[in-house]
Amino acid sequence: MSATFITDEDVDLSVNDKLKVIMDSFRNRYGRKPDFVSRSPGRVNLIGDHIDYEDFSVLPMAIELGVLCAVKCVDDQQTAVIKLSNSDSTFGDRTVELPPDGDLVTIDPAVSDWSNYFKCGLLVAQQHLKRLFPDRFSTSALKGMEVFVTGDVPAGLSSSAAFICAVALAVIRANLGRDHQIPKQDLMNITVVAEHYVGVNNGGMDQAASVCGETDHALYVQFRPELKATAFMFPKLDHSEVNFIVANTLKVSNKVETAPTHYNLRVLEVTLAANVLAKNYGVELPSDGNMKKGTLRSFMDAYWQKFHGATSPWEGDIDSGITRMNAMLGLVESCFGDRKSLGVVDVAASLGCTSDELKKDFLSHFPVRFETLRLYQRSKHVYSEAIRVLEALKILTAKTFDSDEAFFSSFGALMNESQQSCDVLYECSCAETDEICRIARASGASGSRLTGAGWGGCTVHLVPSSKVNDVKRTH
Ligand code: NG1
Ligand code: MG
Repeated sequence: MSATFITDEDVDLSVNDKLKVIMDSFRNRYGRKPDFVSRSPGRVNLIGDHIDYEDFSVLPMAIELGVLCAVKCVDDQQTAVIKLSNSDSTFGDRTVELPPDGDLVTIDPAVSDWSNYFKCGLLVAQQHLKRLFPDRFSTSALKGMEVFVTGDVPAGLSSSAAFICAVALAVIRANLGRDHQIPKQDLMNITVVAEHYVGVNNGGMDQAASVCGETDHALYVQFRPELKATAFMFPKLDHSEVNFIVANTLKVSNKVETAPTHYNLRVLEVTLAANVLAKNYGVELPSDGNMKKGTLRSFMDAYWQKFHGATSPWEGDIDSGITRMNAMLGLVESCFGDRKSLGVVDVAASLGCTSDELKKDFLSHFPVRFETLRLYQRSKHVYSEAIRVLEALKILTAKTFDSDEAFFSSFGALMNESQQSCDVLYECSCAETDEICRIARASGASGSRLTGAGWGGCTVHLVPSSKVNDVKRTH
């Protein structure tokens, strides 16, 4: 499962129900046939939540559910526009006017509308086209399009990333034609930042999984030294398949609306933690032109270089990564251990700046609202979760296991520890998630956890084949 095109030349429409439905819907809406359909899948994250934006590797998996965009390119209009329709009637028809003369599409993050997500995909595709063909796209508008969107990704399995990736793919195809194939690496590179334009300071896990996911594989996504996605097949066990069951809490957490007190606040807390650690241990954080001004990963690398002289990244040597992360947990303990909850004044004092400077440097880029900052808990979660991802990768790539049980109990334990950390340290679980995990474990799941941002959304459970029915029944 990954971002792809489907056209009626490629597949037998009569055997693909979803495709047939969207082709018919398109025809009903626009009175003609689309030129092509783009598709990108949702994802479930197996382990490694809230660490992608700190540049630590994660282990998601693309799912079969996805978003489809049927598209007709339109040249015959005075002003280029894009018409949008959605199979879900709560998302009404929209018309997006394309700026003339090759100006960039603008997005107002204060507006909460589904067309804003479309514009995110549109904008990153336009930036890509301008970089690739400056002569052609710096002065002329993008092609007009008629678009019909449909999807079956539930909230929490990254419908937004699936939509944005399908849109970016469609816009590039509409403007460059079918002979130009954008490499997956490029599509991943441009889509990972797309949601920043709606005001969410997110990492790139979801888009990477949507673009590069492969059937029956987990995807190991690294953000340093550069963005890279590697697919790993699940191990072949003696008696059981490796099953992941996804269960929806049905508790909806609106990412954009809750961002100031949830997602963006967590990003802020870990950013501040990285800066306080750097100040405390006399380490210079590299300035990479990133508004985030330092991550726990960049602190770790800078610290290691200063005190251990290691310049090479540890990627590829998992154990040395784990050693470094464990050392970071020790530093977190000594730096924040007795200061668990801080105010702006405390953090400013730790950074040696005024509260106003702190506000200007860190609080003004993305909307945030808070009473206290919990740098200890948040940074402890990030480093320990980053270790769990590497431990999970070790298990996934082990050639043999003493028994099936050895696989399930070790991978499952990491998932359970991750849930515990998300709940207690990162405070991104919720009562519904805790309850589903408790029931699933009692019915035979080896590991149960929230998946994605949390505060509701979906849960994921590792289950041996012999227990699949029991776990499904209790849901
Ligand atoms: P959700 O809200 O589940 O799509 C978000 C971020 C990810 C990652 C996870 C937490 C977006 C699009 N995705 O996922 O980058 O940070 O939370 O691990 O915001
Ligand atoms: Mg999302």
